[in-house]
Amino acid sequence: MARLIVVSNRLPVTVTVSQGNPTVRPSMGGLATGLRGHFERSEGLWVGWPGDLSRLGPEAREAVLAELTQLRTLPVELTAQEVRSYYEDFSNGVLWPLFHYLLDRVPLHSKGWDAYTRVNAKFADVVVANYRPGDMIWVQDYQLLLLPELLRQRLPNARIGFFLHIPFAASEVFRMLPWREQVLKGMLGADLIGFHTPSYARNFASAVVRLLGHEPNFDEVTLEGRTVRFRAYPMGIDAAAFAGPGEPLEAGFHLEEGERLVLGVDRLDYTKGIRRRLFACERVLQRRPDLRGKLRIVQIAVPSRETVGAYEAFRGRVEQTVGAINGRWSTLGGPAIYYLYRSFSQAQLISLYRAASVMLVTPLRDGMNLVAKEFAGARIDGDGVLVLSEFAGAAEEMPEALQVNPFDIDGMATAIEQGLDMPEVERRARMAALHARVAQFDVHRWAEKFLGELEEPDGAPVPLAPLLTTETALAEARAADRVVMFLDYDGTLVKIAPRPELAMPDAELMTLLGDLSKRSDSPVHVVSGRPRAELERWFGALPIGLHAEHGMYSRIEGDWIARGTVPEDLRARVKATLERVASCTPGSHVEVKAVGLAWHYRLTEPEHGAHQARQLRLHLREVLTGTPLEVLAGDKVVEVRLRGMHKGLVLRGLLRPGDLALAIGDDRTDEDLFSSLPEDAVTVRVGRGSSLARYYLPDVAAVRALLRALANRG
Ligand code: ADQ
Repeated sequence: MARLIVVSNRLPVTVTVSQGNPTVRPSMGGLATGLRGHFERSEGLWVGWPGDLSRLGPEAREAVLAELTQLRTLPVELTAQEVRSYYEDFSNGVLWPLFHYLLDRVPLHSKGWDAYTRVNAKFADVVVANYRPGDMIWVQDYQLLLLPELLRQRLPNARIGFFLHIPFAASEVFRMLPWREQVLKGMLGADLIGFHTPSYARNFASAVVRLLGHEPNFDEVTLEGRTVRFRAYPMGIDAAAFAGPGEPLEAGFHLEEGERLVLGVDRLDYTKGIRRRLFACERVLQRRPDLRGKLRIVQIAVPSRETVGAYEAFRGRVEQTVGAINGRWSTLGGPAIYYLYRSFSQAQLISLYRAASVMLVTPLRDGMNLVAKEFAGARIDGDGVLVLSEFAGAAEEMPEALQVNPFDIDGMATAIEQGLDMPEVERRARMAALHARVAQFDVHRWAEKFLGELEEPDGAPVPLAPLLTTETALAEARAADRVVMFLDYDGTLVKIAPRPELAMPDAELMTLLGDLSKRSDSPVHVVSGRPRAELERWFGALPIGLHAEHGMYSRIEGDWIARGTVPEDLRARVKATLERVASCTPGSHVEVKAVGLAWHYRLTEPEHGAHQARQLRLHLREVLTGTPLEVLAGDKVVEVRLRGMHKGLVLRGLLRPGDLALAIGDDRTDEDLFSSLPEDAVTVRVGRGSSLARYYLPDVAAVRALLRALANRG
């Protein structure tokens, strides 16, 4: 079993100081419970912020650090300023409201990004310093979105997982974030990215294609030769604990005969929908005189993020709402709403959950919401009604709850009434299903599933080729009689342009090819998917080999030769198909070559373009079966060419014993060339990525620099 390194904003410990003596206690959250098994068995490490230790004297501090080491927790200490900027301003001030779709809470001037990047780097330092090859790293949540990529840069072979506990917003909303690309790239440093629900995973995929242009394939995306998987792992609770014994509630708490408990339990957070929920309860009192005096409405709110301004103000508004409603509906017999601003132990919560007739979990937006699951998990008696917001991640797994729109106060009031009026048979039928599911998919299963899939990826990772240095290339060249060069054009000799006609050869390239072609020991061949006419127009005057339309045509000396012909009627039909797709995909166009046809979609709205390309490929593959044409997926292009044509065909007769072949290319069509060359050829992919090539070069500039060195070699 691989050792597990968990990284979360907070360490799962609480440091308290009484009379100058510090104590460190493990704090039991759902995450720590779920991970405990793997953490203990693998003798894992946990990296995170231990809270503020600055007020400890030197001795107390030593004692705390020693205890943390004992618990195998590694503290990332943060200054007060860092906590303010990274945690309060950016994580909770900007990311939290945006990811929860509460756009009016995103500040006018977003603060804290710089600190956010710095603190993520600080976490990376601690992880890297303690990492051992073979470890699995699991990064948690929105405070550390940049960490996977920071780790990937320094630990290229590490297994890195990431889990987001909050929603991943629809890309329409996510892309409002000024640092959206950095955030996506940060997450994509992981091998496996987990979300609570399939819809968050879909939102993520959509952001990746729209903002970064990488097209995901089902639930994974390949970048720079690495495959990143993103999937839903709905988090569960410690079901066994919630099915266990509760604890007597405070003295004096008991429900009168005929009195029913309507319960809400939340962190005091503006995402939880507390005020709208209270208004819905008031609406019930208004509409149902028969229920007045018979409901015990209890709202428990755990203090949370009290140092963040928005939370302080929000608390004020909640308390004002409670006061206003109580002013109208309380009697001398008791308040309409019992509002308790404090934390309860797990055992007390269990007793409360069991006493409730109706549980109200109505967040405006929630990644998952574990309170809903805890309620169902606690109901071993099989009774109780859950009213659940359809905007909580938990809703996707809890269809038997009474689902409500938390923005619709009347609708919520109706659901509360329905819950109170529901016949026992129906209550039990619904709860049986809810309870069974919560018991089965618990937090242990969640952690095991994620870690299992992180530990054993579906396929072995493809090792990446090393960089081709000028020294290596020159040494190989000097050892050979001649260097025969096979150079792709787009993406290799010139940068990819928005439209093919914009990628013209420039003066530097012409001089470079001219200089190379003057050497009798360096024959040059340009091997491209471009049509003959273009290559002829650009390079016709140079004494170099030209190969057009992926090997369909070659001009080595003198005239062009063709390697096949294509039935015109079939070609006309394909052309009509491509033109039809182009007409309904703004920004795309059809390129007509002598034989081949290509539909380019680089300038389309990325998601629509990728979707159309997928549809088109499927359609063409089907209709072209058994014909002399085949379909080829390129970089933002779908091509149709003569079946069996490929760049490797151009090689015949061009290499002599003692020659060194040098082939450079950037896309899938160049792989045919690489695979057709002798084993000792120097094959080079432009850009990192999985390839048959022995080496890589980062970009067009590096290719040109290499060719320049070869042209000048002595
Ligand atoms: P939270 O926003 O904190 O978590 P939630 O999932 O409901 O929301 O978890 C709250 C936890 O706090 C529960 O375990 C609950 O028992 C406890 N709690 C709530 N009120 C309490 C009280 N009065 N006293 C004591 N304990 C109380 C974030 C995301 C969620 C996601 C979780 C886990 O916002 O959407 O479900 O992480 O991924």
